[in-house]
Amino acid sequence: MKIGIVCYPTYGGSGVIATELGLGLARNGHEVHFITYKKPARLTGFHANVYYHEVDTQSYPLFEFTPYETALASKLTYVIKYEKLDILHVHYAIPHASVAYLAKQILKKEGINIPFITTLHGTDITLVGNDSTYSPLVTFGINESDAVTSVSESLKKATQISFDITNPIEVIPNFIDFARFQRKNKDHFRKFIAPTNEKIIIHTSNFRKVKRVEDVLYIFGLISEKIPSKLLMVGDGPDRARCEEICRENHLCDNVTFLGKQDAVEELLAVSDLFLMPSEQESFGLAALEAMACRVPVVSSNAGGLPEVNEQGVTGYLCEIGDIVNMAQRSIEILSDEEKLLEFSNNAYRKAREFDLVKILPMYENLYHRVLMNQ
Ligand code: GMT
Repeated sequence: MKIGIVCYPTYGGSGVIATELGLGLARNGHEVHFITYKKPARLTGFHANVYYHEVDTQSYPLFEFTPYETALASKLTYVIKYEKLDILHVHYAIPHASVAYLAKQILKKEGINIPFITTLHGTDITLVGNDSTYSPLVTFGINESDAVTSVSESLKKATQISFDITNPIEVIPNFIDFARFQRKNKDHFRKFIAPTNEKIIIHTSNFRKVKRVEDVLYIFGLISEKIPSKLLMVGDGPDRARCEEICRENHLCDNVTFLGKQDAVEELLAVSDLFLMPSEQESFGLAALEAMACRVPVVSSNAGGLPEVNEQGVTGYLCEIGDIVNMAQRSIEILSDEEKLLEFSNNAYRKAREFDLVKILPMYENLYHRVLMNQ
């Protein structure tokens, strides 16, 4: 098949999933065309069957806002027409679903039929999408899609509650590439981070409000009173400066390292003992899954789809959003007992296996075939 993929090319989970999906499809022999405004963060190196088309957003003094949607719709019409795409898969409803609809209508006038699939990732529904600023177009885009997928049961329900949805929504969860995410022997690396064998706790995110990154530091403060430990803060975003301030105020700086955006996050996960994810909202929690694939147990909030990934008392613990004390207690429980740590670590890996790319990718291929058959 010739498949077009549209996504946000940043470090966010939706862009990661879209890129990894495209690369997986290309390895399976499909021709994949990424159409994005910047090269996706995970699209590095050369890959057979993979093509990249940059959306050129022309500015003009009259435009207070660059018309990204118009540029994307135009680019899509060219790529679909000249590369003879069979199907288009857009990730993140805003604005990609309605832009795909627009491109489809333009091409229809030329006798070209392009079905499109929309994958809902979370913030497009739970945070921004249901605001009246966007909701009419989000509803329209979802209902006009030839198929709609959501990354968790929780997100599917949230979508059905928040919008007037007439289209069926199929759940296809986030996935993990075990060729990349696995525990590797990196003792030298571990020694550098934790020279006197401290426990290594890790958090990765885009440091947005929804991630409650400040909680990570308060939780760590409580853990480190009981257990010699180091905290790795991976990623960057609006709340990073406040987090660094909290470290200074609470005298945590010697044990907390802010690493900024990292490409090889798997290498850091591979030496970690515990992953913290206190998010306010999380439709799935891809970062937690990445940790689990590297045998790292997770202490998280119970928001959104997290209970579908992190199993209470098995792969880690789920606590109420904002319950810093409980999250710290649960972390100490795991980290202070080597047997328990090993058991949770093995369970985390086993659970992550359920989301192996090898199992999930055929679900998308199957969906593409079904959509094409119905045309
Ligand atoms: O979590 C983020 O801030 C990034 C966001 C995105 O839209 O790119 O991630 C969302 O999609 C991921 C991939 O499907 C999910 O694993 C994340 O849980 C989801 N984030 C939220 O719901 C906050």
